[in-house]
Amino acid sequence: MRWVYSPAHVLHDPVHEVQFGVPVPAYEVPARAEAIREAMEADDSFERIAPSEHGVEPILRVHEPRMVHFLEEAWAQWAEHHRRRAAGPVDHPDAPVPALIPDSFLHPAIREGMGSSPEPRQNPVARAGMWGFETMTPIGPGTYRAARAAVDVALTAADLVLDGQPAAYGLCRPPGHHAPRAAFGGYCFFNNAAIAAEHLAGATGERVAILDLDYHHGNGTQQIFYRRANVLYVSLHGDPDRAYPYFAGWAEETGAGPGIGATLNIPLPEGCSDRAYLTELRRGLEAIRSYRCPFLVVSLGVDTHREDPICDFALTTPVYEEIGQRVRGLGMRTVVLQEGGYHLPSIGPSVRGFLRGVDGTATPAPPA
Ligand code: OKP
Ligand code: ZN
Repeated sequence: MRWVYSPAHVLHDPVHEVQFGVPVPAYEVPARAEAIREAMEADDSFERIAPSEHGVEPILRVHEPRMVHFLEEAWAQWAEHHRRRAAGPVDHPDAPVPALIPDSFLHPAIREGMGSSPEPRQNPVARAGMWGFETMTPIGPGTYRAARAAVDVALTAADLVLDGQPAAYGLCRPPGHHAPRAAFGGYCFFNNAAIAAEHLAGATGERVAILDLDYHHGNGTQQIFYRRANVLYVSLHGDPDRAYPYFAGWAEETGAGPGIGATLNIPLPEGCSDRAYLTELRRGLEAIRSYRCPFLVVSLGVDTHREDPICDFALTTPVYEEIGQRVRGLGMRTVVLQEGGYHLPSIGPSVRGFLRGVDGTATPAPPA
């Protein structure tokens, strides 16, 4: 299988994220993608490809242009804002510029019954609070370039499949599935999977299915396609009653308007085992089969692993191969894109196992 990687992901290198008001070491770090790269490069059945530049247009087909524009200029505006404040009595003028993390958000209740507020333009903290939805997704000096590169990785993987490869993998970082049309958050800036799905649909006129296997519900992807009949969204994830992103992912959410029936959520309990997961996966794959379309985009998060530090499922490394084989059983043209996975020692083998399953090169089971 061919797979796509860009070294530009290292430009997004957050030090801290803010959880429950407290800075903690960032989880979504460059070492994640490097661990996966190393596992892939140790396996001869994979061939690494560099991404090609696709420009900003495919992003603008999915995301609010004002948000894209904000992300593009956020760092420069924040650095300037910070320098001006630091020139005061508090700080040294050339104190290092910390990452931009909003502290105040445009909660819908603030403007209830009053119409919308103008977009803030002067203060980068206000802008970040308008376009961001939480405090765990810092913007640093290279964040925009890394996020753009992740989209190029996704689109290049999609192009491989459009050009006739049965499957391809894009090692996207930062991830994307939490970003709705008009916001960033959940470690995500641009929704790589949604942009790739739109690219496949736009290039062929065919319908596309998305299978989201990350531990977290892909609220962004669901939102982008919620009213659309030509993109099916299927997700297995930690039940939002206990798990981030808390405000989407219930089984009762099945789409709206023309998209009714084109969203399927499968929320799962704490401690979910290999066996329970495979049983529930069957329902997801059935829905994709019934949808009858040629293309599949997989949002592959391996934070379902039992060792993952921020999640609570109990999957073991070998099951990812089995999951990949079952996805292969759909017989669809498949673009696999990286989402989460935070336990550095297991993410490489888990991702590689899944891809070997999809590719039909899985290690044969030991003789009984
Ligand atoms: C991104 B991806 C809440 C912890 C949640 C954010 C998780 C983002 C996951 N206290 N932190 O879906 O793996
Ligand atoms: Zn996740």
